Amino acid sequence: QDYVLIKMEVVGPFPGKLKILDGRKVYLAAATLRPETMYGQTNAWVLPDGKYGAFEINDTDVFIITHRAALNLSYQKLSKVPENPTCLVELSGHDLIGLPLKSPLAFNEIIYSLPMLTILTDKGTGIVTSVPSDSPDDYMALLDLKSKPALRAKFGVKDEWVLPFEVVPIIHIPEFGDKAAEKVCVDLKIKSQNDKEKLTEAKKLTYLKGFTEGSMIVGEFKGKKVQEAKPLIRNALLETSQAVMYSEPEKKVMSRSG
Ligand code: ZZB
Repeated sequence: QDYVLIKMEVVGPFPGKLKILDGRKVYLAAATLRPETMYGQTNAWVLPDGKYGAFEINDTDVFIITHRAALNLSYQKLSKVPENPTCLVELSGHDLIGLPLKSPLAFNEIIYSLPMLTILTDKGTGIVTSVPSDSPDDYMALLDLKSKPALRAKFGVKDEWVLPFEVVPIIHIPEFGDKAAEKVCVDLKIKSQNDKEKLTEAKKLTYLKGFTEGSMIVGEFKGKKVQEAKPLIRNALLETSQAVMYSEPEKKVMSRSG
């Protein structure tokens, strides 16, 4: 699987355990298959109990990602020392909640990193960027935080990191309108971010229709089909060093016959 890693820049001054990164360019690096949706970012997601590290990617950049992703990147020419990730500080998801971020193409100038409970640590970088207009998982996780003050309190999430952020319409899909994820979640009567089976179905639907029938209603490629805009936006992000490519090695699957 080829992901685009979006460099979400952490805005200083750095708090707590991140202080020792002072003076460096520090990014949460989010793995995405949908670079054309970056206009609609409202936050980043981290797994509260997830283990992350701050890794030296080259002489200037530091990526906050899982150790597993750092190791994979080190075999893809994305580590200061070839094939040997160097970790400046070990971090947990809790250390990352509430970081202010500047993310490529996002209409929101500053967004915050927030807790999501369904992030997989064996996929991508363990950091996910949130686009609630076009991702059902993101829509439900943001709705959960907005509608449940107790959930915000549990993770120390401040109201101002969540409540001001609305769904940003960026892609039109004839059947689903301009906020496809919200429409599909309502239609399938999805209750929360933990409604896994329905969310898998919602994600399939939104992916498929978005790619085959969606068109951009914002940005440099406004009016173009998603299929055409996707590689153009991806290449623009790569050329301006706002993103890098990341290939996920195939997962080993045990066959029944051994
Ligand atoms: C932004 C985005 C916008 C995404 C969208 C999706 C959609 P897949 O197909 O299963 O590989 N993601 C990345 N890493 C993780 C992780 N560790 N745990 C949970 N989710 C993760 O899914 C790839 C997508 O899953 C990525 O693309 C990322 O969310 C998320 F409008 O980035 B995406 C209909 C989906 N729409």
